[in-house]
Amino acid sequence: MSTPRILLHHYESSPYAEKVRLALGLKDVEWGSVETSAVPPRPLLAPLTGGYRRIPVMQVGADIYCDTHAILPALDRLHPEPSLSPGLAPGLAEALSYGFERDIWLAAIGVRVHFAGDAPAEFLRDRKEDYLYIDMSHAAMEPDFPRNAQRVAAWVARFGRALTDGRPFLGGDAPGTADLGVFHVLWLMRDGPQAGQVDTLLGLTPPMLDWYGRIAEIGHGRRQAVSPEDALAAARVAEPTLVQGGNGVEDLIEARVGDAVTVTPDDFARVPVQGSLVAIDAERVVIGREDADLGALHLHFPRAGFFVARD
Ligand SMILES: N[C@@H](CCC(=O)N[C@@H](CS)C(=O)NCC(=O)O)C(=O)O
Repeated sequence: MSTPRILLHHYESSPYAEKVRLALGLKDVEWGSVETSAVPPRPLLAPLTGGYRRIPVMQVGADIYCDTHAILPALDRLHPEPSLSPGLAPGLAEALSYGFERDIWLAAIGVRVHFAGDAPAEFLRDRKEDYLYIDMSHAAMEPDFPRNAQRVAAWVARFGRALTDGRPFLGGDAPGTADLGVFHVLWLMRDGPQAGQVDTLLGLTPPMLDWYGRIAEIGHGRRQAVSPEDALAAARVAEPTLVQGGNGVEDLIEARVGDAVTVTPDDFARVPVQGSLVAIDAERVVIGREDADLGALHLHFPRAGFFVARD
């Protein structure tokens, strides 16, 4: 069987990966599922990402998309129909899910941990040292539970209000980026036997639960298992695609195409990725890396949530 063009590097329990799996389901595209471990090291993914350590990562040949806010817009460009932004303008849906995820992520983890208890010790250690920079054990998070619960409940109430006019999805008649961005955070808290307790705590209304069911039903589309070795082989034989636009001077950092730059997440897992600038505009940045084994790679990042600096 041939390797699908779109590959997703992910692990099952990752909520951000669930957001992308659902987007792939919505697009009904054929995609390759490259399973990686929930805790690094990820030796067969690292050569593609240049140090970026978060999950998920989407690969299309030698083009590597880091962060769901680079992945979803790229999917929309590759497979425009159905659009991921029905009802809401693309920028608005992106902005909503970005702001929501940023504000709620730690609080949502706190709510999950309150009900579901501790993850394995190795997972807790890794997340504290190299991802969240806080201790997400039950004991450490519990004092903040009342604060976390209120924050999450306030967001949930807003989305519940949006659905009271009977619309099936947040943007109207069809699902999109905003729905997926909200869904995966609820999935983080609800996935497991604690779902009922979470629903009660947050006051999830019947329209919200129906909405949740509709998103879950989208499913993951046409998924096929692909080995990490085959994913590396796909990068090795491919050339990065030409990037349209974004080759002017970026005023904020005075960087020009070809300059050595680093791109660093500004929230969690702040590992700088080095490369040479391929394209940049106000919303995205693409850097090129040369890997001794894989050849030329392009890494695509969103601007929001990342800091770009000239070396
Ligand atoms: N803003 C990022 C967040 C991604 C993220 O935080 N992913 C989590 C998994 S759901 C992660 O990378 N955790 C640490 C890890 O898996 O190494 C995105 O939209 O992709």
